[in-house]
This record gives sequence, structure tokens and C-alpha cells, in this order.
Amino acid sequence: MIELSGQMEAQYILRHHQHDPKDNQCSSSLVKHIKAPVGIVWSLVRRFDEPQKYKPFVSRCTVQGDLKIGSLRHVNVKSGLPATTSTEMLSLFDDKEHILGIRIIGGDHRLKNYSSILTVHPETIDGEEGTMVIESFVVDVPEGNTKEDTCYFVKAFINYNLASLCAVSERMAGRDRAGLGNV
Ligand code: A8S
Repeated sequence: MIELSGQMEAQYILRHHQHDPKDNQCSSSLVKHIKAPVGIVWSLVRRFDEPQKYKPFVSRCTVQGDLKIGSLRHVNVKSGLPATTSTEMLSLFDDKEHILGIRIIGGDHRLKNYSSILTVHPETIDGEEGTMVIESFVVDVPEGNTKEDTCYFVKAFINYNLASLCAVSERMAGRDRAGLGNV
């Protein structure tokens, strides 16, 4: 099973997560396996207007107008981080294939030309409906930093986000099962 999951992962990354980093950029992808159906996980991820539903560092988010490709969200992050705001654009949205892409276009942080893609795929985990989430990014390496440091910094935030997405989704899935009297 682990091998099969690894093959699927490699295929999904080839198909959806190609970023073409330039010399001054770093890029990577992270994978999370969640014990909740794809519908639950995607219902959280697809809300470009409400990242605080699962992202633990977001304190506030506002979007003006309808949600569509090119929509902007203004995000405030919690205190104690090396940033307070971020302006982010919805760059990819496929509600059927479960693909969400964002670009960070402003804010008081050091992530320049940041672009990320998150895809959500069904998989079987321990004989139950589960989800494989893949998130990849590319970003400029700031002056005075190394590629390694920059990747480490970004991956830490993404790992927190994915761990929280996992916790929230699995809680919701538990509730669903409880609701069906199937615990
Ligand atoms: C995301 C991914 C990242 C968000 C980072 C990497 C950020 O929201 C935080 C700290 C920063 O220094 C940059 O998908 C920024 O959320 C938590 C404000 C963009």
C-alpha cells in the first residue's frame, strides 16, 4: 500500500505540481495523508475566503467581490510571527479536480513571488475513505538567505497548515460517522 501511495503521489506531483523554479528560487512539495473523505477535506481547502477554517496562523481574512480566478484576499496573521499581513490572489481553482492555487502578491513579509498549489486526492487508508493532500510552492530566496533556510521556513508553515487541516477534517469525519450512528 505504501508503495502504491508513493507511485500515485509521484504521478500527481508530475501532473499538477510543476513550478519551474529559477536560480534564485526554491521549490518543494509536501504530502499529508488524512483519515477523512475527500469531500470533507476539499470543503475546507476550497474556501479561499476563509483560510482561518484550518490555517492556525490566520487571525482574519477579507475578500471583496465574488470568488473567481484573480480574486484577492487580505490576510492578517497572529502576533509573534515575522509578518502581520499578506495579500493573496486565487490563481487556480478547479472544484472538480480539487485544485487550488494561490499567489502572494503583497504584504509585510519576506515571501516574494510565492506561488503554491494544493491538490486533494481520494485514497484508501486502513480500508476507509481517506485523502492525500499535496501542497507545493515556489518562492524567491531573499537576499542574505540560503535556499535551504528559505525552504525550511516555508515548509514549517505548510506543515503546520497541513497538520491542522488533518485535525479539523478528521474531527469533522468523526462527527459525520457519529451522526450516522456508525461509531
Ligand atoms: C500558506 C503558506 C505560507 C504562509 C505564510 C507559507 C504566512 O502566512 C505566515 C508567515 C509569514 O512570514 C508569511 O499557505 C505569511 O499560508 C504564517 C504571512 C505569508
